[in-house]
Amino acid sequence: MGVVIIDGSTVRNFVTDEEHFNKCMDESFTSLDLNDDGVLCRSELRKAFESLRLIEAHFGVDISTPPEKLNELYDSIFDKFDLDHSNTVDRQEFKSEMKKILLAIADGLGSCPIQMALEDDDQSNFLKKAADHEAANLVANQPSCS
Ligand SMILES: [Ca+2]
Repeated sequence: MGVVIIDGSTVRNFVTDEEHFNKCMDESFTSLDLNDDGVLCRSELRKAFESLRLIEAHFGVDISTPPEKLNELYDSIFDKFDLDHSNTVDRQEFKSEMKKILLAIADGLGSCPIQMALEDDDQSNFLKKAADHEAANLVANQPSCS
């Protein structure tokens, strides 16, 4: 358990360090591709968003959202990722959409630093970190920051 201070530039620097970013994305993609066919299907991507809690953090959905609404939301997220409408998400699509999401998170954070506590296993999971960053930003978004 540790505490880190981050702001928008923390996330932006992560995304713009292309070599590192691509490596992290490759690792994430590989772990998300449960059946190892080289692409993510709807349920694989959905699992990813469920476990990463990016939905709550980035798309502003609270936990009481009805299941049918959630299904619609996951469908719309999948469609965002699936740029060529192949009904699967490949590595390139995954990277480019994650980049957009993370940059949007970076914009949300701006220059207002936030302090956050990390569980030990968060350290290696940058996506969870990014999600937690965003979630914390919603809480930390107080008048002194605007
Ligand atoms: Ca797959």
